Amino acid sequence: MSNHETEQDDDDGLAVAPAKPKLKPPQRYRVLLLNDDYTPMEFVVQILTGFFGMNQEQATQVMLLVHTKGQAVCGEFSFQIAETKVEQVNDYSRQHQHPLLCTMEEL
Ligand code: TYC
Repeated sequence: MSNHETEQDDDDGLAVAPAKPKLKPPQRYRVLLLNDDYTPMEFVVQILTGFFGMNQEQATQVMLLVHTKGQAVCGEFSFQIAETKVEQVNDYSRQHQHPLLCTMEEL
């Protein structure tokens, strides 16, 4: 009896190509705060602690970076999280009559 007849062979002669990885990691986005002349520094610090989970020291540093450089990064997120943060921060600022602007950009 030949080897061909005795060994198990379940592939019916079909060659199967190895699976190709199809998923790219999702695009990430930077969320930025922009400087303006009117929003109180304390309010910006409150935004950074409340919406971006920073402690008082980190929040103060980022606020001062925005104040001196014009803008700074608050964090990197997936599209949906970034979009939600931007909307929540801008809504909250408007509710408190501050012109503070939050934006996002692709990494
Ligand atoms: N420039 C503002 C002021 O002097 C403070 C400020 C900081 C405003 C950061 C916006 O994103 C901002 N009161």
